[in-house]
Amino acid sequence: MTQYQHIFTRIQVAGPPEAGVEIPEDAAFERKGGPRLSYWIGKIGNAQLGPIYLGFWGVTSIIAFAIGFTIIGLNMAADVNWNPIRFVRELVWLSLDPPLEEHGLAILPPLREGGWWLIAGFFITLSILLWWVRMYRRAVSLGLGLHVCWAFAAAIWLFLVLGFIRPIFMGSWHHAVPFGIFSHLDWTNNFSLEWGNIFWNPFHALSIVFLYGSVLLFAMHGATILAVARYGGEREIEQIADRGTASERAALFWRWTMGFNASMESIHRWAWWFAMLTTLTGGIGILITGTVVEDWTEWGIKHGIVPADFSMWPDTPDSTVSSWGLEPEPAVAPIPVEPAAPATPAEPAAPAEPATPAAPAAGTDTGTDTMAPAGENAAPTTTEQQQ
Ligand code: 07D
Ligand code: 07D
Repeated sequence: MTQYQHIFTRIQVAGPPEAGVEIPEDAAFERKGGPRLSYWIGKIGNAQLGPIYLGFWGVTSIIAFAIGFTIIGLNMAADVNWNPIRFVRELVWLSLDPPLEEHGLAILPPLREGGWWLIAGFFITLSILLWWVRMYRRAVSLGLGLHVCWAFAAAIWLFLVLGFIRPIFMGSWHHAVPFGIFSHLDWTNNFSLEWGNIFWNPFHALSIVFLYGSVLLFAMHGATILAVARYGGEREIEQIADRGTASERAALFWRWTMGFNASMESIHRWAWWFAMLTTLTGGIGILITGTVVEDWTEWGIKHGIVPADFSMWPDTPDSTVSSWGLEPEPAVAPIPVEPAAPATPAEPAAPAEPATPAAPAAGTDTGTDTMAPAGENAAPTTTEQQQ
């Protein structure tokens, strides 16, 4: 009989479906759906689909998500006059924006001036928190450690900072993120511009270190285990205690190539901590922006990170100027830096062709103000430059 040997065995596990551990008879909801075996699902994971555990926390989370999601969708549909074709065509530009600045932290501002955003945000946040409880409880009832739900909590920290904690410190929901595919990118860009270039925020830099580090670790670990799978290397847990040839070879490979190797156990702690720290440090960086630090460029100058005199830097390639032998674009009037820099005599400013009329200068308060109000936001509007 064919057997599951290791991840290079092309056969699929198609034994009797596994029911899993018993759950109490009086559980409010039973496990539902399946089990059934799917050949195609078996290509990317376990061929067995279901049953899924429906429990109070999971079901309420899904209901809350559905309510929040529907509110967002209906607002977007109203913005395109309930026209289904426009809805689909303009979906990525549609947005449900947070309350106008003047509504502060009002619990229920006028619905189409941010009220719907608050209601939708309440349900989406509730849904995420309920899902966290589900993860916690499923882990406990299966006798697992709580690593997954703590990692999820780290992501929820950043989510709460972005949409709940920081806006409270700032005194207005206006500072929160809009619900929309492109509008939330616009918000991210504007956030950096408004607070003087987030690159100079050391917590943003740390977050990037951990994000890139997570990618690197994931690639190294995934690749290493695949590479030693022929020796049974994917049986990682057993090999923490009993290394065996796969583990030894993997360790030797890294020791030879970089002088150090993680252990079969520690590599997972490395990965977990890097992932956790991406959003933990990120959340700190966002929370202190606008509350403790007003302008990251000024902060950088004060702390000797950013040169006070930008002219010490060579000109960086400008994407508006072609380096492929084509006629360069007409020069764009430089964006004034506070305090307004005098035009360099050597480079008289070309006939001042104003930047995009709507584009505000870097370092000025752009906030989410560039976000068109509901109903008029069906097209990308801003083309702003990072200083
Ligand atoms: C692959 C797991 C699957 C998850 C997916 C996301 C929704 C939202 C709802 C339209 C890796 C499902 C998406 C349910 C639909 C409505 C109302 C995870 C995987 C497929 N972003 N962001 C995206 C969210 C923030 C930024 C994509 C969420 C911050 C940039 C997707 C949040 C900032 C870019 C998305 C959030 C920021 C994106 C792909 C919450 C700073 C992109 C996400 C809850 C961190 C990329 C068009 C992905 C893109 C992208 C969702 C927050 C920046 C729509 C749910 C405010 C620069 N973000 N994002 O694959 O293509 O994640 O955007 O905080 O370039 Mg974002
Ligand atoms: C968003 C955690 C919340 C998500 C949750 C998931 C659902 C989906 C799904 C039903 C992602 C909920 C899920 C609801 C349900 C289904 C299918 C995690 C989230 C709870 N940046 N930047 C980061 C880089 C610039 C800016 C982090 C790089 C510019 C802002 C990261 C560059 C400007 C913020 C990062 C770069 C700018 C960030 C995000 C390069 C814009 C943040 C980490 C190379 C012009 C966020 C401190 C993360 C942050 C953030 C990377 C550039 C703005 C490391 C590589 C200069 C405003 N940036 N960035 O894991 O934490 O997010 O900053 O240029 O808020 Mg940045």
